[in-house]
Amino acid sequence: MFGNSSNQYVALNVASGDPSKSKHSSLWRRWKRMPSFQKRASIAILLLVLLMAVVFYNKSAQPNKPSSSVSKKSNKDHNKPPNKIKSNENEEVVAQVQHPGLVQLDDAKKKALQDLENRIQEDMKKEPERRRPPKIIAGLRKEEKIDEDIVGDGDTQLVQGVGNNDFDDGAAEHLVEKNEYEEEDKPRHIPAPDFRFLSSVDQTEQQKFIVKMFQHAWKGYKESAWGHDHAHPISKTHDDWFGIGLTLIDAIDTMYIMGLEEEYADVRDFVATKMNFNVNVDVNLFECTIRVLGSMLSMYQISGDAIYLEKAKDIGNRLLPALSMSVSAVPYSDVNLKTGNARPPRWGPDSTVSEVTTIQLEFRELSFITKDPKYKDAVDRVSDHVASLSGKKDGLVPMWINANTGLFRPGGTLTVGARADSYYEYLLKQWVQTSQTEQKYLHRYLEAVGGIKSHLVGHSMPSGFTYVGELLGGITPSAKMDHLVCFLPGTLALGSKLLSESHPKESREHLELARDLMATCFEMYQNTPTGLSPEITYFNLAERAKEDLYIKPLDRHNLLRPETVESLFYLWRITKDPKYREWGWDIAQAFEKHTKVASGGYTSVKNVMDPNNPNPFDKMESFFLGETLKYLFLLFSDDDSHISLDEWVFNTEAHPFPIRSSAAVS
Ligand code: DMJ
Repeated sequence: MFGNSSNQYVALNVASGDPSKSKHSSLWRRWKRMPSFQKRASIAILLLVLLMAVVFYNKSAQPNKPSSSVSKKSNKDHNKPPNKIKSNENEEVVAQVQHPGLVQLDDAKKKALQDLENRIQEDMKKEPERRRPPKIIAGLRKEEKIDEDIVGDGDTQLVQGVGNNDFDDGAAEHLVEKNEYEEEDKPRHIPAPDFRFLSSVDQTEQQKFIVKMFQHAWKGYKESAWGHDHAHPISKTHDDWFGIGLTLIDAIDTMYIMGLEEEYADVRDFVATKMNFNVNVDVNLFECTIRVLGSMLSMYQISGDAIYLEKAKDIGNRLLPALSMSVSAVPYSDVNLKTGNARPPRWGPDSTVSEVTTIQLEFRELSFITKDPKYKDAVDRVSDHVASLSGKKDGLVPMWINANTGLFRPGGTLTVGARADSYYEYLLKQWVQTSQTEQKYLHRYLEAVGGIKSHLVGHSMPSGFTYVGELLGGITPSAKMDHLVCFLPGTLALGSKLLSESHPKESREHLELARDLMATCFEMYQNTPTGLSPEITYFNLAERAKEDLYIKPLDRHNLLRPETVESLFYLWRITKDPKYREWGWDIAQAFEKHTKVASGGYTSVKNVMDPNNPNPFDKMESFFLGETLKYLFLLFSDDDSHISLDEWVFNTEAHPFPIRSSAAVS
């Protein structure tokens, strides 16, 4: 269907198998489309010519008949429409017309004939336009999109790979791929229509409140940082970490899910016309994967808009050298988006374990969409390698790993907080992503949860809050819990739901731990005068302790993180206990009260212990829009089919991916 008109004609001839037949059938179609007055005029003129020829033939001998070659050529050159006269007769007549000396037509008749020829020619020229149906792909004409790709150069945002030798998808290949994917790889999990641009009447009052929060946050971003990575909403400035519009990218699916059509239209336009990944910047593989690749993949699935597939492929290919350039199975932490140069962190030789093990859902989804196994193979190799390493303790992984040796750094701290957290999350979610078919991930997950329970879970004094601490250096217990650990109740609850039949004991125990930890995470908010959690909380274990929780001065900041509301969302969906919504509401109110910037945006704060002066950082992280507000919105939804946990799995940045029926890339 796609292509210019000449391609279509070629296709027609090939299909008929007989070029002459197809030529005549094409002429017949043209004749059929000719207005009736033209048909009548043509027939009249031809009859007249015939009559005159007969008369002329009878009156004077005809010495030279035109050769058939001449007559054929004439017929072809003039694209005469077919008529009822048999082809050889037609040729003869046409030949006579082309030899004015043979037929003594008067000037008026000759002019009439010539006019008819001209009109037919004009019609023939217009015909391709009439035939070509405009093909619309999610608001963009396909022709327009291809043109943009062709005219751009390697440094513009409209072109992926064109003129850039650092990546292996050259321009021609790129265009071919685009057609294939658009025709064959339609998103498979486009959900029920209510997913798309929900009208506000479908939303609960609490959801409407969260939507207003999002719009206020968006205003702050738009006015201070449009197209940049992060807004500084108080000073109305911005910063660039990757320099690609990170907040905007992270927020797209949230606004889509919230039904914010106006905001979405601007953002979609930015993605199509301005977003540029061809930047000479070293980015963190993990952060760029979960936020940027994750958002593009998710948007492709939930909107069906092919522009996001193009962008996902572009950023995926630019990140891939972090894996392919490594001398071991462990990826480098950083990669340059323009040159593809990959390297370890500037401050040390080791990569973070959570970072190299939290890119899997994204690259696997990229393989599922493109049907190219290279992305999945690359990240599966990392997972299997980490699984094969010694140095773990009952499924718990040390926090550092070296990309050059492929080994854990000996003596690494065992934690479910910073530098290891999402390793555990992705063990479960990889199993979920492929419909629980890859049992190795379940085994690793079950072993790890066993390790967490045996070595990291503790209970505070005097009230007995359950916390997940750390083993410093792999040995020394510490009753320290990062806010980051608060993703764990949600992951445990999700696992519990899926294990209820196959592993009922674990399912029950995991849900119990999830509930206990959830209460602790909420307490981390309730424990402060602002109602906001600090970044890190410690737990008292002493017999005579008066308070269960305490906070060190350097840990008093709050970065608008999502983990607690993320887990509240899972706990609500899975248990339906209304207290989880109440807790989420309290947290939303605390954000509203202490982090809102009047002119637009929300800000991280330095001191959750001072309600009168929480001391703003003047920075709004992209995950506040990408995750925190999305999970709050979903927490207050009455419709569990709205991103059903049976159909979708959220990546660690809250971008939903479809649950695939199997692990096969085909
Ligand atoms: C997010 O980028 C992700 O949730 C990640 O897994 C952990 N850190 C931030 C939010 O706190």
